[in-house]
Amino acid sequence: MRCFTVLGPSQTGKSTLVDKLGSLEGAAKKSVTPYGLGVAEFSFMGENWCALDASGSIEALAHTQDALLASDACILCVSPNPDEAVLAAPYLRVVEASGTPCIIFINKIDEPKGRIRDIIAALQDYCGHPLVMRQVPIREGDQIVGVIDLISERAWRYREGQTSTLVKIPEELIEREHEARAELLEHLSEFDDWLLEELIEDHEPANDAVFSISTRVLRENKVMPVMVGAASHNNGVMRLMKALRHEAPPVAALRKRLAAASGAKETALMAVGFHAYHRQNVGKTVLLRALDGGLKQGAQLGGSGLGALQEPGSGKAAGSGDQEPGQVFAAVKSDHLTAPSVLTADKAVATPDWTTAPTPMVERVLAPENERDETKLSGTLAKIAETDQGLTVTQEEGTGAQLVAVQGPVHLRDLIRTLSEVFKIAVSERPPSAAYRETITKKAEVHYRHRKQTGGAGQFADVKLSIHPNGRGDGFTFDETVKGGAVPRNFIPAVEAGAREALAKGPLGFQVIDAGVTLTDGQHHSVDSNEFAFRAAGRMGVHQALGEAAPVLMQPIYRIEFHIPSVFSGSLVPIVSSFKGQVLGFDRDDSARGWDVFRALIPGHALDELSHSLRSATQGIGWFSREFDHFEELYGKEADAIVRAHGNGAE
Ligand SMILES: Nc1nc2c(ncn2[C@@H]2O[C@H](COP(=O)(O)OP(=O)(O)O)[C@@H](O)[C@H]2O)c(=O)[nH]1
Ligand SMILES: [Mg+2]
Repeated sequence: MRCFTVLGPSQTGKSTLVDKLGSLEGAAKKSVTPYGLGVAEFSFMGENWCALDASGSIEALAHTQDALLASDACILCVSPNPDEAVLAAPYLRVVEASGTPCIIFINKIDEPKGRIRDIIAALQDYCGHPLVMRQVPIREGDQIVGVIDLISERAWRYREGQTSTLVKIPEELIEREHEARAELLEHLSEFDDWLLEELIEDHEPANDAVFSISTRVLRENKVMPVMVGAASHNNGVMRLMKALRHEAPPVAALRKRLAAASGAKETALMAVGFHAYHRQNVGKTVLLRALDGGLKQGAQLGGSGLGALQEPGSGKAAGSGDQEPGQVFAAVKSDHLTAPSVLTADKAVATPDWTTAPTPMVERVLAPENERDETKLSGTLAKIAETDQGLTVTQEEGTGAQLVAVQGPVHLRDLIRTLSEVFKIAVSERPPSAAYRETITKKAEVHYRHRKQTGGAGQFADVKLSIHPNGRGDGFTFDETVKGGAVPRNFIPAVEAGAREALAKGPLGFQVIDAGVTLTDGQHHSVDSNEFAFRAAGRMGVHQALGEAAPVLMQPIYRIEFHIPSVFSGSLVPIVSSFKGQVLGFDRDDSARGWDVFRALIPGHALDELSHSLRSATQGIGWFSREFDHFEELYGKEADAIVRAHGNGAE
């Protein structure tokens, strides 16, 4: 079985295209997973095919990437509008990172928005591979009515809803065709010495030879051919499918790629897990692609026996005979498997680096509506995270509540729905509270006496303490300058322990950082003094001293790394300033053409809104990763409001 992914921005006609490709020879078997991955199994000219229809939501990019893990080739479906080329940038990025051979399909050319060359040029800004036009359009007025294939030099006229008819190349296009073909040959000759010589000697290479060169060049992932069509009118669909049939590499090439990325022995690789999800009453389903024949129920895969295998398109049990290499299955009751995964019989080996999910930008605290569901919720989130790489689960500082990081609002909504519908846990969500701290700004000295008479034995401890601000990042320090055993040695650690307890919650209601405590003097009593008493004295003494040492609120500042197509770079400075951030600088992104990396420091409380602002300023494409950098003082009304809301002022 051969397998390809159709990916690209939303509304470019991917699902329509998969539909039409799948029904060239009768009906496909189709299904859609809860994460929105469409799977269509069909046959074409005597071969079995599986098309993966990836979601066009940028929040589902991790799933789209994973589909490439199972794909011999991919089709990047794009709009005919040059202004929308930037929307394809994230997809070009993952395709190039993955090394998957790719054909670009400019769809909807029944509604042309510009010249094909302009679209290609606009896409080329985001693509390191040369984009090579494989067809020139035949126009009548402002309508595209057919295409000329530049390799076979044959012309086709579109017929509504049917396969095109072969026609003569229109006179007036002959020159244009020659020009475009020369350009195609020039691109190909960069990767073929024979062709290069032919061109230098002014020979016209035979079509067969050009065809096999272009096949090899696509299989070796040197160029991206560009084809055009209108999926909903069935125009260009047969051409595209034939190109895939001739030019997409066999599954053995995928196996080789994966072996190179994981360092595993090629022949040991048996399958990839490229998608997983949970369904009510069924449990976990993992979509697998066999890299070899012989995958069947009970066979050893990834260290354990395989559960039942189904056809993913129809959900029917897969036949029990020997399976063909490259076949796609849905595995149920194989809980040891996950996705993305690259599997030998014994284990899961390393998945390629490019399968790492985009950093989730939005953080939310989830709480069960019913308190009894607390443990169930944490277990379930861990389970879901196994099938959803775009999700990370941690715990909120302070409260210990479940803190999820998700790709965006749609992802969050889907997660909450899955929790409720599949796992029967109703949850509410709220933004996490930023992790505030406080520190002191001046020295203070106190004398504190802890004395209690309770029945027989009393308690007595007397301490003199001084407290002072430490340098930023120096944390808590404790010293003593006690002379003559005024506080006996063995009680000094108790004073320190008490001081630490006091710092856990300062006068404003937050943890106190960067403060130093010195025990200078004190008194003890031979009968009534003990560790407990000195600990209490340390705690109460420091508590009192903090109040006199001018405490100030500290807010967390994060180092943010934005990833955005360069065209949007100009919009970032105003965004950073609007959140009182500080721009650190920006560079070209060496790993993706047409992208910039932009660094800034941003206060923690702004990160939630920052993700909205970034998405709306970059047509949904930009993302950022965060890393805690330091704490910074915050004064005035803003600080007062935070203390009222989250600190000691809170009700
Ligand atoms: N005019 C035109 N519309 C198309 C074409 N292909 C798809 N569409 C329409 O574009 C819309 C989005 O298509 P869909 O396949 O759902 O896009 P997806 O989001 O990429 O899967 C639908 O209304 C389709 O009918 C096409 O070639 N020409
Ligand atoms: Mg779709």
